[in-house]
Amino acid sequence: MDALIPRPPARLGPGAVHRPGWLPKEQQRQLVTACREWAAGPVPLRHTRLPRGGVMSVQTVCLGWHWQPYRYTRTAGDVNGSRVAAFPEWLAELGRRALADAYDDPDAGEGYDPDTALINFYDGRAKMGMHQDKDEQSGAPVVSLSIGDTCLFRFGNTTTRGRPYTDVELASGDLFVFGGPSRFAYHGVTRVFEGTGDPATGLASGRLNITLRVTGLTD
Ligand code: MD3
Ligand code: FE
Repeated sequence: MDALIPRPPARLGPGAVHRPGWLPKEQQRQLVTACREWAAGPVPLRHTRLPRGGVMSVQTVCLGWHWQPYRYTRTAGDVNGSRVAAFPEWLAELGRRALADAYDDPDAGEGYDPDTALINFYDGRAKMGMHQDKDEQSGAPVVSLSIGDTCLFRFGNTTTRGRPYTDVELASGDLFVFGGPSRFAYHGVTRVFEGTGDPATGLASGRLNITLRVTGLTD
């Protein structure tokens, strides 16, 4: 759905750029198809287990490196022991284009070589609490792509989980890049607006978020 109310590109903090509607519908559809295949295995999409016995409401599958709280490994010891699917070069190229467009600098993506992707699926009840992503040994930007239902994303600060923060809606096709000091800002997803996605993406319900990252790890 095209926005009735325009959503202009916005800078939410140093290095944090939101580009509404960046990914064309056809590429959203292709990404949904790819995510469906990754969700099937070798490591299936599942609710990540937390160290204290809980599970996340979000369902996740990883590429390149497997993330579990709070480290990256090549194999998914907490799921089925399999090695995760490879991180495809076309996805790294999409990440470089994302950086160039987000920062309005054709060279901003040069040398960006993400080696892991976390694919998160949210049903209407899923949320993600405020957290920092600091299991990566690299300060390289995180590229985030959203598909499907709109969510309310909370972008915070680098020192506390609480205020000040900014709430922003992330809709299908939106790009968000978190680089520079914003790379280590607290952030979370407070709610998903069920039924707001366009089924033409191939996603009948729910929300997908794909983040591209540089782990800074070597085998
Ligand atoms: C800001 N995912 O997987 S994407 C996560 O929508 C995560 O699934 C959310 O937070 C989601 O860790 C938010 C936006 C995002 C991702 C990574 C960040 C924002 C970030 C890393 C640093 C700062
Ligand atoms: Fe995060």
